[in-house]
Amino acid sequence: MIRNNWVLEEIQEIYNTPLLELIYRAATLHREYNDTAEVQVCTLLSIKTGGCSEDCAYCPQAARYNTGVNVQALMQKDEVLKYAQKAKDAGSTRFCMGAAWREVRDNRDFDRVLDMVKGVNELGMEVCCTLGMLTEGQAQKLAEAGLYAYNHNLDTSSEYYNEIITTRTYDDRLQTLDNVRKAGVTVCCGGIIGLGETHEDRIKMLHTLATLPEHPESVPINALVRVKGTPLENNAKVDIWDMVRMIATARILMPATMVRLSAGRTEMSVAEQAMCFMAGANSIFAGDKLLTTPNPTFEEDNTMFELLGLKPREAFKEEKAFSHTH
Ligand code: SAM
Ligand code: DTB
Ligand code: SF4
Repeated sequence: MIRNNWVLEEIQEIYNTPLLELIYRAATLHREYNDTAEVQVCTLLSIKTGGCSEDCAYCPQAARYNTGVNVQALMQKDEVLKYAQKAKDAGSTRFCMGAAWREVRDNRDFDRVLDMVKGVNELGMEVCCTLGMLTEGQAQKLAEAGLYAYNHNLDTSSEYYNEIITTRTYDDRLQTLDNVRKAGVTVCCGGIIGLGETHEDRIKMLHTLATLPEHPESVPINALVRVKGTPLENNAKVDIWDMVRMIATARILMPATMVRLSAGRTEMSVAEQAMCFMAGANSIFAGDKLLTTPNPTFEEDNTMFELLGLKPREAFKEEKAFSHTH
């Protein structure tokens, strides 16, 4: 049963379950709701890099920190489509384009992004974008261009948010998520651990996600990538068991959602990633770069998939299943 009425105490109790029991419960639900042999493979591309006006404390692309990221203007459509084709050939079924923008503006750059969305959709991939805040009208235009998903993370709890970002509010984030929903685009929304937040903050973030009117179709769980020059560069490395606990709790709260083992995989062994899949993760970012930081190569991931007996999930699976039964 999919529930949107979780109360904080229930989530606390799940999160604090002894680890092996928690993994077992999550794995059991995962089997009931999903094909556990399948992992969705998404590729990220930074279509506009760096020079961002925001002050997100974790982010290498904020203009105010010296992180060595080269600022790059919005890419050309043809170039983006080449990357998308390459990702498709390597087995990705979802292509996510990220821009270091605070928000979308109604200008020629946005028109170019709409063209990119059309192009990637025509390749038969699920298209996703993460472009910052959106109005309802902009979400509608993206939907008309064929956008399948929009990524917009809550990152942490509403209480801890101000410690990490001051240039926009939690409510701004929630408003964009609502605009995306209204446009009929699927929602991809999750967070980061390792920002210096407490367990309580993590539980509260999961509570917000699991009590949205509809669960996000995908929930990325990122481990902070500590980038030199950002205020969080000296944070402690995320403990693998914290990652596993977070993934397992997300899986129990939102059994039918894609839970993505997102940033941080280069610092995890295959055995550690296997624990995350066991605990209910069923999606990854593939390709040797996330937006600006390194990620395992396609070859390394293929080897891991073979070893663990995992296979990439096909594109538009939900829709295909729906059209067979209707
Ligand atoms: N500018 C847009 C925005 O902030 O919504 C889109 C791109 S932004 C880079 C997308 C997400 O990447 C952020 O919300 C954050 O969750 C994640 N992210 C950025 N830097 C990260 C880091 N160093 N480690 C882990 N996740 C990170
Ligand atoms: C998400 O939750 N993680 C991705 C994607 N959504 C856009 C981004 C991770 C970025 C890690 C830092 C970087 O490579 O710049
Ligand atoms: Fe800009 Fe997004 Fe990075 Fe924040 S997370 S600094 S909004 S690119």
